[in-house]
Amino acid sequence: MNRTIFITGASAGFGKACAEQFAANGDRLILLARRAERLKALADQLTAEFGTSTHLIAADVRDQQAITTAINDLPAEWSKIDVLVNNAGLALGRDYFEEADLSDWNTMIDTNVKGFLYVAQAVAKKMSANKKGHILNIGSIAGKEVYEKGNVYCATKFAVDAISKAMRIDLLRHGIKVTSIHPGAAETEFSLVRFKGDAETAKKVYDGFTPLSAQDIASTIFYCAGLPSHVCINDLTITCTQQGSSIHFRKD
Ligand code: NDP
Ligand code: 8X3
Repeated sequence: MNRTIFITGASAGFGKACAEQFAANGDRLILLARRAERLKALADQLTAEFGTSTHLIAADVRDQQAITTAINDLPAEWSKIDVLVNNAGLALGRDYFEEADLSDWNTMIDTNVKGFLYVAQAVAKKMSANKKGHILNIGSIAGKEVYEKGNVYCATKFAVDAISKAMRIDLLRHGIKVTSIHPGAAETEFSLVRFKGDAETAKKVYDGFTPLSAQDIASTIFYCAGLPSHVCINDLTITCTQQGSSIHFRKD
């Protein structure tokens, strides 16, 4: 379709699966994450497979200056962004409130809220100049229902939910669509990051049920981004069939 799609957190999980899905559709991609070598490998793969054009931004969303500059100074041919998948984020730790590590809290707030905002605002400025665009913010079921030991991660995703609603209202005058997607448990690198490289604990999160895959979420995002210009899905919570809330699972 030759749209310009900007994906943050494109080096793994949902972001990478979105890159693959949009590339297969003939779209061109701006891909952002910290791990430059992963972005390069993905871009090379997509170019070989689909002839995809890519623009890579190896940056940390917490770095306000780097993010603002990278987006403001996009080359002219990459400046008209049709779709933003504002996805980069993480959980760190799963601890009782009084025992949690303050640096984990800082990292989650700085990434999932502040970094998310830096990207969203810089892209929204560009889209408002074009009087069109679609921003898809990745929240979580954790941003709808708090769970034990979820405390600050949940709070950051409640913030994504609130900010998405606010963006939808404020950006209405520019014709910009805003969609928030709230996935339940999905097997990506998410739990490995949350449990700081402890692969055994990360794997146990998905014991006894079939979780969502990155591709399940990417197809949902792709569908939302392909609707006619007068149609906007505002808010969508998606779980695997065996998940009934943030804490209720039907295990095999
Ligand atoms: P992954 O860990 O597989 O991918 C996370 C992506 O975010 C990576 O590409 C990572 O890239 C990027 N990222 C993390 N921190 C930063 C940063 N500071 N700057 C730039 N990029 C960053 O996880 P998921 O794909 O599962 O998670 C994607 C989003 O979905 C997150 O916002 C997460 O909270 C949310 N989510 C996940 C669910 C799940 O169960 N998996 C469920 C609900 C929501 P790099 O490390 O290279 O920078
Ligand atoms: C990730 C899903 O339930 O682990 O946002 O918080 S959960």
